[in-house]
Amino acid sequence: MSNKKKLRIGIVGYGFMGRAHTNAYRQVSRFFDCEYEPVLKAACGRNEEKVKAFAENWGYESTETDWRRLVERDDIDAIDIAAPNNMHKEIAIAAAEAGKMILCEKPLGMNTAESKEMAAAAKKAGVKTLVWYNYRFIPAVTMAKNLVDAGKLGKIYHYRANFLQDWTISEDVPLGGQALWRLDVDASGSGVTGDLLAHCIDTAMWLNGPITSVSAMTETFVKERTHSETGEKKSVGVDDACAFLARFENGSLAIFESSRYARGHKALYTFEMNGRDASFAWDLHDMHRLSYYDNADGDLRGWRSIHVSEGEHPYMDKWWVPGLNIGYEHSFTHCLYGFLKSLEDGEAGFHPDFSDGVKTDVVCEAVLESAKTKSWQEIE
Ligand code: 4PW
Repeated sequence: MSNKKKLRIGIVGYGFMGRAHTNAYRQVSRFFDCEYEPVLKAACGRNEEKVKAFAENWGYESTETDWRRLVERDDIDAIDIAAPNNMHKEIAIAAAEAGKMILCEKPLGMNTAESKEMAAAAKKAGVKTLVWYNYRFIPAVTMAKNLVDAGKLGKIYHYRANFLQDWTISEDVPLGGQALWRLDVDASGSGVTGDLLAHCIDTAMWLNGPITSVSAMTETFVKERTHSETGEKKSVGVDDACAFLARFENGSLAIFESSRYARGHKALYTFEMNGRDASFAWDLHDMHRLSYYDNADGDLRGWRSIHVSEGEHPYMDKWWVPGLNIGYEHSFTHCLYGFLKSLEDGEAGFHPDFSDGVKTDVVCEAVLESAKTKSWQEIE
């Protein structure tokens, strides 16, 4: 047992995100210097057998089958919400009222009303919050942010982003249960907009500031699917694809696209930003690379392909020797590291927190409203 301060974690959910977050809890204090060390106190899920197997595999000390019990426990400091979207609000508000820190999966709420309620509850209770917008913390993406902050791009003209997948093309894919709750609007709130574009919007506003208006279109290609648990046919209420135009407060124009029907693409997240003086582009499938074009390079002008893996690059000195790649899972570890450091720094806030989560949900909601009403939506 180390003599670091302990951050005792209770997690709700043991699926894909439960594993991604828990991996970060296990790695962070081994690779990064922080005063705090996560302790895996309890895992919670409705299925006792499955939650026990998860806890045993990942090293949680105990299990619960009712999240209310977890939130009430006085041996837990922070509640991690890795459960479907329709559970975020109730758990977060109860956790805030119990004085626990909250680390919540994205999108923050099912809609803006929910996320605002969650943020207000956390603020009232004075508890620290985090939303797991993990892509900000990929070294090449953080490096892009550093280039923007250093003013390398000059005035920004364009932002464009895509998040493309193809896993729902078959009409036989059911909805409900495990990862398939993403297709059930009652559990998810929306389709690609909340699930995938939310990431693009979070990164975009972090890099390029607030979005002020949007004009969107959405489509649901498969209208009816069988519910995996009830066996009943259910009409599909989520957006299978969404594309939207946006204006940013800084005057730049943007185009965003997301689909789960882009055959051949499994998780293709790309973004590009064009400024007066320089541009960059990034692609999740080649996540260590930042393509960068600097107009000041004179007759050596050209797209540089920077392999973001050296000691000077964000986070990389904490891992292996220069040139060796890290992976998707490390983005969660870096996100958590930032959160733990913010606990040490006292007043210094961590981002993305619930207030950032609300801002992204506001844009997502405006996108869906725009598609519904076939009109531009202004965002305050
Ligand atoms: O949050 C997103 C998920 O719901 C992820 O970043 C990628 O798309 C991987 O799974 C889904």
